[in-house]
Order: sequence, then structure tokens, then C-alpha cells
Amino acid sequence: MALDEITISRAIIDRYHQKLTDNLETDVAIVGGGPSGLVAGYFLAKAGKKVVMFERKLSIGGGMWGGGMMFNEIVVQKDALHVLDEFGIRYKQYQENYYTADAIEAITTLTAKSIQAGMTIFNCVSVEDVMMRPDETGAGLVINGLVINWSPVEMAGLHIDPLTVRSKFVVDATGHATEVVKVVVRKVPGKLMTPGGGIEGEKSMWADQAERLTLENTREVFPGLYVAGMAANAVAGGPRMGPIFGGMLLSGKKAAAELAERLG
Ligand code: 48F
Repeated sequence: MALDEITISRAIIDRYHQKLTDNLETDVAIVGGGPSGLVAGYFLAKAGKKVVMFERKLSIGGGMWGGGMMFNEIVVQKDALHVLDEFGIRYKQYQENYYTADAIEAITTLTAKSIQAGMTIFNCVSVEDVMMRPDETGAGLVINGLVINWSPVEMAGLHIDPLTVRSKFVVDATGHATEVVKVVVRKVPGKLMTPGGGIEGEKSMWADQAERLTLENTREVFPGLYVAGMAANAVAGGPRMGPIFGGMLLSGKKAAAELAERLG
């Protein structure tokens, strides 16, 4: 049977339209397709929650592809190996408590398994704002959705209005940039649940501290808004850690567990 270009086009448009409309309302919307967001999405989907991810770039994976300085190996400490095992990502011991994995295998597997678990990912989509509503008491505000646009629209600076998706919770997993939290600080009345009420700002390299703090700092920072991964440290004033990824994996898992519990 001869292939028809119009059927090919129709198939893509129909399927994408279905995928987008199916995800206009979800339990959790994750911003950023780095390791922490992918792990969070995987465990939420596995727990039966409806979860969508928006990634600005064409490729999913954030800062994991390049390992350290484009040496495409990552280091993972012992405490986080169970996450690699869950995904079936292979690793080798380097020294006691230092394990390495191929960065490409790690990120492609996190991506594939999170989609197969049920998360929907939209790439080339940038989150430019949030949606806000009064909380249950009426006294404060809660974040209950995202404002999205095509990344090429953003890159070209075109004056085109966005679309909006609603979610019970939002996760900022945008890494060092903390883009969603920055929008909230700038545009949503109220304070963050941080000591100073704002973004404390990421500190310089200290891998050991940073790995511990990434997990501790993974939490709700504004009603309806969680932070995971490097964004959690950047908001709370924790240091950076470079190409060791156990904290990112554990952070995603923690965010998913807390959200799944709150969603019931
Ligand atoms: O930076 P990233 O990999 O986040 P992460 O999960 O992991 C951090 C590590 O990769 C590394 C590190 C560990 O040693 O420090 O940096 O915390 O991925 C963040 C993703 O978010 C996307 C961005 O393109 C990247 O892929 N992103 C950022 N802002 C937006 C966004 C936005 N406004 N809308 C959509 N995607």
C-alpha cells in the first residue's frame, strides 16, 4: 500500500492533539526534564498519579548527558544505587561508596522508563508563568497550574499568547535556574517557605553537603509548589555538587513520595 503524506500528517496532529488535551488537567505538572524531574515523574506515575512534564529543550535530560565537563560518566553514591536498580541502569564500583554509570544510558533509561510508567512529556515547551488561586482559607494563594508556550516562540521573542494547564501540584525541577520559583517570587503575592521568605541563592561547590541538603531541601516552598533537584538547593541556599547524581535521584523519589501521599 502506497504511503500517503497527508495520512502521516493527520496521524501526528490527531495523536498530539489527543495527548495535549488529555494533559490539560493533571495531578502533578513537572517543569524540567533533568534527572530529578524524571525520577519524580516515574514514581508518581507508578503510584497511579496523572503526571505531565514540560521541557524547554528538544532533548530531555538536562545536565546529565555530559557527565562532568563532557566526560559522559556520572558518579552515584551507595545510598542512591537502589534508584538505579529500580530503573535497571547498570553501574560499576569505582571505590568504596563511589559508583559510576554511563551518562547516556542513565538519562535515556530514566526518560524511557518514566514515559512507560505513564508520565507524558512535552519537549520544546517552556513554562513562562504559573496559575494562582485563593487557598482554602481565602487568606493566601496557591499555585494550581502552569502557563506554557513553544520554546521557539520564546527564543524568537514572538508576541504570542500562551496556553494554560491546571494541576493540583507543580514541581520546579528546572535545576540551577529555579525558573518557576523565580516567577512566583516576582509575580505571586506572598512569601516562600524559606528562612528569608525568598530565594536564598545557590552557593559554591561542596559536594558532600550539597548531596545531603538536596534531599533535605526537597519540599513544598509555596502552597502547591514543590522544588526538586538542584532547584531545591538553589532556593534554600545550599551549595552545588557537580557531577554526582545520587542527590538528584533521591530528591525526585522524595518529591514523588510526598506528593503521592498528599494526593491520596
Ligand atoms: O539542570 P537539570 O538537569 O535539573 P536537575 O534535575 O539536575 C541537576 C543536574 O543535572 C546537575 C547538577 C547535579 O550535579 O547540579 O546540574 O536538578 O535539568 C533542568 C531542566 O529544566 C529545563 C532545562 O532545559 C533542563 O533540561 N528547564 C529550565 N527552565 C525551564 C525548563 C522552563 N522554564 N520550562 C521548561 N523547562
